[in-house]
Amino acid sequence: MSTEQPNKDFKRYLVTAALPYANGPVHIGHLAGCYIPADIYVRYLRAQKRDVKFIGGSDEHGVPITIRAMKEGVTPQQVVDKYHAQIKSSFEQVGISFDIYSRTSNKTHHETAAAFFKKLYDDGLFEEKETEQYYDEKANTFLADRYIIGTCPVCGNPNAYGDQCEKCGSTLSPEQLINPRSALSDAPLVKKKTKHWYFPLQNYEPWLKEWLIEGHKEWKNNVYGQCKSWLDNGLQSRAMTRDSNWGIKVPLPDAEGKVLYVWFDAPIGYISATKELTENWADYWCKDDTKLVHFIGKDNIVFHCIIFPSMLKAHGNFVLPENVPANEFLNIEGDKVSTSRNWAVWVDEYVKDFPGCEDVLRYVLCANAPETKDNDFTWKDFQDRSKGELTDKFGNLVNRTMVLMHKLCGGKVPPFHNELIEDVDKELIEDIGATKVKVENLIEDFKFRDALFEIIMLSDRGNKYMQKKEPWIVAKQLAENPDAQRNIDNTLHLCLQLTANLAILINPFLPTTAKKMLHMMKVVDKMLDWENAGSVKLLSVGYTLRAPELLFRKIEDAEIAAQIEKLKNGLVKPAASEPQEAPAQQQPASTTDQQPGTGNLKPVIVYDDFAKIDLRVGKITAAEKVEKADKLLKLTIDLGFETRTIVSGIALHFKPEDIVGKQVTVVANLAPRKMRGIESNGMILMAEDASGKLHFINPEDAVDAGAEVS
Ligand code: B3M
Ligand code: ZN
Repeated sequence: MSTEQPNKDFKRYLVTAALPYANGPVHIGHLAGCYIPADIYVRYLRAQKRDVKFIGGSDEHGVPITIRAMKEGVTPQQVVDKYHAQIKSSFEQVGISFDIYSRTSNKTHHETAAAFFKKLYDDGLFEEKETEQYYDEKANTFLADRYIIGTCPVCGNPNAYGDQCEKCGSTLSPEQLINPRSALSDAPLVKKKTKHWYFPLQNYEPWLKEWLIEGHKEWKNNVYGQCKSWLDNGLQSRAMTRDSNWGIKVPLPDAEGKVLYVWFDAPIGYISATKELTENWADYWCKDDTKLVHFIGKDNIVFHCIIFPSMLKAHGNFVLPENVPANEFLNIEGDKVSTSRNWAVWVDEYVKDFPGCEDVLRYVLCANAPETKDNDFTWKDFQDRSKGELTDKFGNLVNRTMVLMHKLCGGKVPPFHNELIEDVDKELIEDIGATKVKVENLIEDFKFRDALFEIIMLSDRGNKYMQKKEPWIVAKQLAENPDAQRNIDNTLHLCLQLTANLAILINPFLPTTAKKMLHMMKVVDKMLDWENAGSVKLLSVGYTLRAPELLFRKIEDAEIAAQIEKLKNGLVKPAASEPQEAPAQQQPASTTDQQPGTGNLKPVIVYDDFAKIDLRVGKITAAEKVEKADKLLKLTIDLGFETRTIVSGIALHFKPEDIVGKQVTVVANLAPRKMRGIESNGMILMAEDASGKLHFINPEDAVDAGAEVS
C-alpha cells in the first residue's frame, strides 16, 4: 500500500499536469486521467495556505502535430495555435486552476530546452551515433516508428505499425516489419544514414534503482510496478534528437534539419513555464524543500519516472519528483476512447450541452476516476451519480437545512443550547472533526475518490441526523413543549455548521458548488480556508442567511439519451464495419427536371459550414471494377501528400482504363466508409448534365495533386 510520508517539511509545492499535445481537443479521459486530480490537490494545498504553483501548457512539438498539419493541409504552427487556444479554454471552463497554462512553441521554452540540451552536450553526456533509418522519398522525410506500416512478423497482420502490432499486441521495431511502407504516402521506404545524439539511460540505472526502487516505495502500485519492470529489463541509449523541421533546433553547428526529440523538450516545458510565471522560479526548481509532483496518465509513466529524472540528475541543480501519481485510462460506454474513431466525450461539447453543470462532470470523473485500474464512464452512471449521490445526499442536506432554518428559525443562525445536548449531537460534532482528518490524509495520499466519498457520506450522515431529530415534527409541539424551539435550534444550528464544513471540504473537488454555498451563507471566501474545517463555530449565532437555491439541477433522461445518440452517431466506423451500399453523397448533385440557376437549392449555409469541407485536387492513378457491384469503381487517388482508395458509383459511366490520369475534385475529409468490403476514404465530385451523363469537376489547367479547392 502506498502511504505518502508527510516526510520532510516541504516549504513549497510544484505541481505539474501533463502537457497535452496541441493536435486536437481534450476529452473527459484527459480530465479524469490527470487534470482533475491535479486540480483537486492544488486547490486543497491552496486552502491549506501552502506555497504552491500549478504548471500546465500545451505540448506543441513532435510527430502528432506535423501529421495533423499534413492531414489538414496547414502549417504546424496553425495547428498548435488553433488547438492551444481551444484546450486552454476547455480547461478554464471546467475550473482547472493552473497558475500558468503555457506552450512549448514559445521563446522562453525554446531557449530553456536548447540550453538544457547544450549543457548535457558540453558535459559530454550524449553519445553521437550514425544509423540507417527508414526514409520516405515521396514525402521527403524520415518517419517515426508509428508512421511505418508493414506486415507483422508474428501474426501476418499486413497493417502492423513500426512500434507495435495492434492485432497480436507484439512490440515491434520498424526493422522487423516485412515490406515496410510509409503511412504518409504509402510509398515503399528506403534506408538513409542519419546522425543523432543519444542519451545513455543505462548509465543512470544504478542511481535510478536507489532513488526510485529503494527510495520511493510509497508511489502508487501501478506506477512503481511499471518503473520496476523497465529497470528489471535494463535500459538503453535513447535518441534525443530527430530529423524534422518542426521543433526546437538542435543547438549545435552541424545539426541542420535536426530538432530535439519531443519527449526531451516537453517535460522541460514545466521548467520554462515556471520561469514565465515567476522570477522566483529557481526556488521551486532548485531548492530541495520543494515538493515536485507530476500528475500524468499511465502512458507517460516511463518519461516522467525514468527519462526526465535521469535528465534532471544529469543536468544537476534540479529537484526530482517526490511523487508521480499516474492514473489509468477511462473508457467510454465500455469501449476504449479513440480520437480517430471519434469515440470520446469532448470537454468543449460537454460544456455547451450542460451549461452550469461543470461540477457534476468533475464529481463523476473523480468518483469514478481510474485511480488503480481502467474504469468505465457511462452516461447512465453520470445521471445516477448526479442524482443518487450529489443531489439526494449532498444537495439534499444543504437544501433542507436552509429551507428549515428559514421556516423554523426566522432565517437566522439559531443558538445552540448546551443544556439540551444529546448523544446524536455529540456524535455529529465528532464526525465532522474526524472526517476532516480523513479527507486530509486521503488527499495527501492521492486517494481522491475515497476522499470525495468521505465527504458525501458525511453529508448523508447529516441527512440521517436530521431524520432522527425531525425538527418539522418537533415544530408541531411548540405550544405544549417548552423545549421544542430550543431543540429545533440545536438541530438546525448543527446542520448549518455542518453545511459550512461541507463547503470547505468539497471546495477542492467542486469549487463552483462551494462558491454557491458561500453565497447562501453570506460569508466570504476566507471561510474556505482548510484550517476552519472541523469547527462547529463557523457561522455566528443570529447571522441572517440568504434564501436557499438548488445546488444541482436534474439531469433529464432525454439529455442522457441524446448524449448516447451523439456518441454513436459521431462514431467513425472502423474498417471492419458492415458492407454498405454506395452512399447517398455519391448520387449526382442535381436531377434532370431542375432548371439551371433556379432549381431546388438546398437551405442556405454559413461560411463555417462550407469551410468544414476539405476539397482537394487529386489524380486518378489506378481504377478497377469492384467485384459483384456493377455501379462501383475502386479508384486510387494521388493527393500529393498521400494516396487514397476511393470507391465511386460511376462504373456505368466510365471505363476504368479511360479515366486513369484524370484530375478530379475530392472531398478529402469525409469519414471513411466500407463498400463491398473496401474502405473508401473520400468522395469524388461529379456533375450530371440534362442527359444524365456524368462529368468530372476538374481544374481547367493541370495543378499539383493535393491543391486546395476553396
Ligand atoms: N504530450 C503526451 C500526451 O499528451 C505528452 C505529454 C507531455 S508531458 C511533458 O499524452
Ligand atoms: Zn501481429
